Amino acid sequence: MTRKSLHFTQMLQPGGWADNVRIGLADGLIASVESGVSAAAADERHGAALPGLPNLHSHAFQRGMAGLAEVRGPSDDSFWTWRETMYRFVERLTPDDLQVIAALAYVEMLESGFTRVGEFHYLHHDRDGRAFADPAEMSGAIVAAAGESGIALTHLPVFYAHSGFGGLAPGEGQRRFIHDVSGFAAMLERLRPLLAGLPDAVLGVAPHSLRAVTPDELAAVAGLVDGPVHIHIAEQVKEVADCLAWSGARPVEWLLAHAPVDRRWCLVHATHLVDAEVRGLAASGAVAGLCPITEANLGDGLFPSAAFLAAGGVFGVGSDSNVLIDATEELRLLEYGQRLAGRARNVMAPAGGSTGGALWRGAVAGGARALGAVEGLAVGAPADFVTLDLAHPSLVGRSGDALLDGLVFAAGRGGIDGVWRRGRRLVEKGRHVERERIAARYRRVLAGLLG
Ligand code: NGQ
Ligand code: ZN
Repeated sequence: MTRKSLHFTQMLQPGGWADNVRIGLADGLIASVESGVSAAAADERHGAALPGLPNLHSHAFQRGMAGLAEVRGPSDDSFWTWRETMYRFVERLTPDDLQVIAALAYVEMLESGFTRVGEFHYLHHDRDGRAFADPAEMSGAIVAAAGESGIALTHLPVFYAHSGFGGLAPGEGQRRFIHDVSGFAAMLERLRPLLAGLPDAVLGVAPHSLRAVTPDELAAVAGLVDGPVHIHIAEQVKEVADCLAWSGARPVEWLLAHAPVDRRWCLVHATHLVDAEVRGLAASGAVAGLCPITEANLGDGLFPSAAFLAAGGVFGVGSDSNVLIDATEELRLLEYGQRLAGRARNVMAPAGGSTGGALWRGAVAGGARALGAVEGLAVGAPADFVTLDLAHPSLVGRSGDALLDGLVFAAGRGGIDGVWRRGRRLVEKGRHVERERIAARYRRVLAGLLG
């Protein structure tokens, strides 16, 4: 067992900020926490530490097409025309390409302050749509990328079977995604030993959306694991209209009435909600998985955050399409969307409270719930944390939640000094220790894919 101890001038713990905190680590897990104590001679010393942020929703491969869908087509561009571009990109990727792209995405996540990723993974089959000899071949590339980068992984293999409500046959562009329930269950069995070799890995499932699964498939898939269940829902108004035409109910309304939605569940986007759905989702204990950068990029709309928080709802954030990977920017845009739409300020904060503090704490708690992870820097949790550059002009002279306001609204990722996973410093001065190697390999692969 390797042991070490670290000392921080301040640390954000699950119960709030504490000063002069000393943590003891055993094999990368927090074994002890003391506050109000001075450093011992052998302690590593740092300034302020925060729990790393969970990234609850990623499609890692989409990092490879970042910025390549920003040219207007012949007709009006939309989420659906973007999806055609994405499907064309997907056609080319081999398992090795996926590992290379995902590894860079995970390096960038760590550099920006994310320490765990929920990988909503649906690219399962070979380029011609045929299953690989090993059904978990593509998942293996994700697991390898997480291992190389050091990020903690909640793997969410996606069940995908249909192209629209009512069990419509899948389209040609979806051929690499498709399973029946027994084939999907067989892939999960292959995945369990693979994930057992990755520290802190969690296995969940992701029925892709109500468009892509039937009610029977949804029930069967959610029953295959004890871990998290994630689903895309109510992201686009067309999806709401199609769901109403199919069932007479709106997507979130339908899900709350027909599935055992509880704290195991994460409803990704859940953008278009009426008041009863806001209250129902909040009461269920499920996490709203908000992806502000991608939702802006795809023209989805704005989640009703103020009403959801007032109803006691729990949220987390995700980088989704990975068009830009930046933890603080996800939080900033989450708040700024609400300010622009509501012509108000400090929307995500409780009365009298700090907005940066509410955003960081909220996304840590909701992200941990959604990803089946231990929340924050508590005994028994992996030592996954971010240290701040207290000399940064936007952080200087501040402590406690004022540091989080400075970080989220002013410094951005530039205020991050180090990022640590299982007590190992993976990011120093904003750069991942393996960035050069992983980025060089990414350049070669992308030149081939795009050339
Ligand atoms: C996805 N992404 O699975 O990558 C989706 C697009 C779909 C987002 N919804 C495909 N942001 O929803 O059909
Ligand atoms: Zn998504």
